Amino acid sequence: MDKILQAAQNHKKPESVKKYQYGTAGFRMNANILDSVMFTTGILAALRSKYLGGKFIGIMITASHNPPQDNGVKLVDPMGEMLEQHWEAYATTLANAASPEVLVKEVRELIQNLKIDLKVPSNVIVARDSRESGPVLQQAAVDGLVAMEANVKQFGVLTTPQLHFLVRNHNTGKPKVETSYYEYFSTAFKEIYQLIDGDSKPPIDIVIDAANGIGAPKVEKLFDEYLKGKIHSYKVINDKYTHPETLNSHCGADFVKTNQQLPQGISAIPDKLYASFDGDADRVVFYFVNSANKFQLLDGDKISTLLARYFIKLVEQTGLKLSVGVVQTAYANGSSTNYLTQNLKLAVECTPTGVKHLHHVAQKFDIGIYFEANGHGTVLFSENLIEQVSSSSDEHAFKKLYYFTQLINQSVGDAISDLITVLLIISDLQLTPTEWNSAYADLPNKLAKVIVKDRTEFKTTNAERTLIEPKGLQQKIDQEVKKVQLGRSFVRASGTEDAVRVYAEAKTQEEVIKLSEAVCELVK
Ligand code: NG1
Ligand code: ZN
Repeated sequence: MDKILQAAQNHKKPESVKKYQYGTAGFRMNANILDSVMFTTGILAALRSKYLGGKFIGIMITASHNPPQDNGVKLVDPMGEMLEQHWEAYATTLANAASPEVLVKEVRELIQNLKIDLKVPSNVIVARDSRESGPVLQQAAVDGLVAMEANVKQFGVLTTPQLHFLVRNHNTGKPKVETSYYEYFSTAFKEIYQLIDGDSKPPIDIVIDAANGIGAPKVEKLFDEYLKGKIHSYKVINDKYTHPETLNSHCGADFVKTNQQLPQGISAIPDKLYASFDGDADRVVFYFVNSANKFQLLDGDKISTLLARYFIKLVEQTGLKLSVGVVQTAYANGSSTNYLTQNLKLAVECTPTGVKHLHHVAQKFDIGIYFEANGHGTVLFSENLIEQVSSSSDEHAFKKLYYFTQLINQSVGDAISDLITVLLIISDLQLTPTEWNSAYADLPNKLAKVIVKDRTEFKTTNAERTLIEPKGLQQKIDQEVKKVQLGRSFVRASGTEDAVRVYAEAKTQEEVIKLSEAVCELVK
């Protein structure tokens, strides 16, 4: 404990901060006030590892799609999943310790309450995205780990999903170096590529906007060194990850989705496919311009419906009895839900925002497809499925399904893995972007943000679709919804920003604006 006390003198909580909160994306805020949080999160990671008998825990330093001056940190559990929920509260407690002495007291209490055996070694791996504040903040986390005498492995800059992947590999006896990521996914890619009928296979051609983030060098490495000759033509734009001041600025998945427009640096050729990653490459959205030069977004809902349609067909070809389900949040476009339930006759579940909720529900199915509309998601395959398709059957459908269980990152949504999955699927289905998009037409929608005095007053139920507090507000929203055709609207407090989000959807653009404005007025 002396070591913690001593090291903590250099990482004191700033008095200006009222309260730190470990939210859906860990701690995330302006990098200037994150030093002490990094230190305490390092301590917690070591404790978590000891608690789990020395399993490897991950620390990822990133603020994803946030502006360059922000940063953040989150912990990754042994199988590459998000930190277990109870421990989020412990992370918050340690981060808010007012002094080094209080911190030591809190650490002691945690050790006692959780019966942590300090003699168990702790193993932690650390990585960061390309932000300027990354190295200094990483050192603060390492100081916390060193004070706990943890074994630390620093991976430098990685995408968030790469760190998740490596944590899982460290705990499952798989290769433990960054290149194992490229080897693993490129092997699966090449196997499926070979299984797709050679004569009719359209060439793979993609432009990737990497948000000037860490996804740029990583996807280039995969394509240049591991998938040479398989991706026929590709280009990475907004690839200036060594200029962190440009990160997410007028580019990236969040910019494209929020503004429904092309990122900077693209003058689009009609019906050619483009993709955008976010700053840490755990989200991807696709888009194109149609023959009338109109921007068309292929967001997380379009990705999950494409995958659903594809996997249903593949399962049919195998003749196996496997359950397929899709998990969405309330932000999924109503048309996508209709398409899934009515056209594809699929089970669709709705969960609160945050991938950990979706991930959990997706585990119920043999093929559980989950995506947030913003492009964060993946597909989970059950042990039952893997067992059935890994038999030595020579049939293409079996083999394809088997290799898709490897091509799609099983620990977390991964822009690179999702990108190459989609590229193979549209190649196999021989779909142009226009054809992919034509499965259903999105209902016009609007996502607005309202700054309120206290967002914690907004409490929801029914997977965040119904407000229970402030009292009476939901009834007023319902009345506004009734005034427009195909109306839908819900209000919830953001988990990552100090604001309330208002989502609205309706049959026409005019009606959606009317509905959104009316609900925003009610919330203010
Ligand atoms: P909040 O701020 O709680 O709405 C946002 C995204 C989530 C998720 C998290 C984590 C929307 C509407 N919300 O959450 O989907 O990605 O950030 O990054 O896109
Ligand atoms: Zn991200």
